[in-house]
Amino acid sequence: MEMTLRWYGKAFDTVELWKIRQIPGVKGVITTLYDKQAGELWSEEEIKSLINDVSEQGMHISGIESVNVSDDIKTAGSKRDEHIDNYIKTLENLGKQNIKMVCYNFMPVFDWTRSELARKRFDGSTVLAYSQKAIDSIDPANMFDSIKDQMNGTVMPGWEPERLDKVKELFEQYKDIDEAKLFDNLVYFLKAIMPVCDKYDINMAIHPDDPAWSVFGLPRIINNKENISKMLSAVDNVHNGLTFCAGSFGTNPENDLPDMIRSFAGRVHFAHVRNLQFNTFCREDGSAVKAWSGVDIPAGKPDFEEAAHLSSDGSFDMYEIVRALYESGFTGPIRPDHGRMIWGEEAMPGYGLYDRALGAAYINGLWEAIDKAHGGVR
Ligand code: DNO
Repeated sequence: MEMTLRWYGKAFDTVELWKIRQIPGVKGVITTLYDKQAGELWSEEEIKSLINDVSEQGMHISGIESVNVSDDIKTAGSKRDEHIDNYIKTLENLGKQNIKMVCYNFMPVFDWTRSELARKRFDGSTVLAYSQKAIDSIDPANMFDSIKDQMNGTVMPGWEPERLDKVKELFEQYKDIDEAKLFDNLVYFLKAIMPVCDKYDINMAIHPDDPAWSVFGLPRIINNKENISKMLSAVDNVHNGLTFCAGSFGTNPENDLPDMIRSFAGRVHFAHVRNLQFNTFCREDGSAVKAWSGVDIPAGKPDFEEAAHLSSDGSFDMYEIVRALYESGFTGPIRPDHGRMIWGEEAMPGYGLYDRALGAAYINGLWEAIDKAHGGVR
């Protein structure tokens, strides 16, 4: 694996690259052209200038998160083929610059969903949190307004104001799209881009739905082992792979994360490793579940909050997640995911420097210990 950090680019990130470079073991970043609209072409010049910004600080680009997929592609709208064409050319331009991992998602309307961006934890840190009760009481058209004051003046991925201004139209665009149609549109997209991925050896890594269930009645297709297997076999090409985002799949405690990692060995091209704490969870019929990690979760509408990366701070067994990645032969970029806001830092919620740096150090420690236990081969 290669330890990396996400960085939104000079003009948007609150964290400077020289600081990221001082995190032990981090030489690569996962980045993007943050102001590109989904469907737009990324020119070679723009990509080269991004590479320059990163290499000026003695670092390199380990992958892109994200080249966003447009709603016309997701809904088979009138601009689908034009946007796919731009996507293919963008991949070609990235491939020419030796960028070989691209993360994207296929979530309708909203990227990730949270009800709070700054819930206070027992230690005074603040974190992103999700309460089903709160979500059920929000009109999706007001979703952005309900959390924008907690964004610390930043633009959060998937929550760009110009996009969220159009929520009503977007819902309209998805009104006939059920899971089967969304899945077909994903397969159509993947089939179209595989040839350019083969040519440049680009690994596509779809990001799971976050949370891993339907929100506001919108379809969800990348949320559990069965659906992922279906998607990987529908386009059975090694370049059609997965971002294993522990925090997204893990929102459903029945998703056995280590088992999923092992089952998809060879197709996991990127890993987001983080922990979260369940406060309550139940199935749709109200019944309680036992988490894969063995912790008991009181039954109730889903309510979780993000935790420090350390296992004992949340509900996941982080050692087992990292061990599964190691033992399944994972070699791609890995990154700590959302961090808590600590030590008075003011940054994009989830994407400050301090707690993500702690996360990277912790994951590196787990990896080294696991590697040594296996004879120190990697
Ligand atoms: C949020 C992220 C997502 C992710 C996209 C990938 O923090 O996990 O925004 O980057 O879904 O396309």
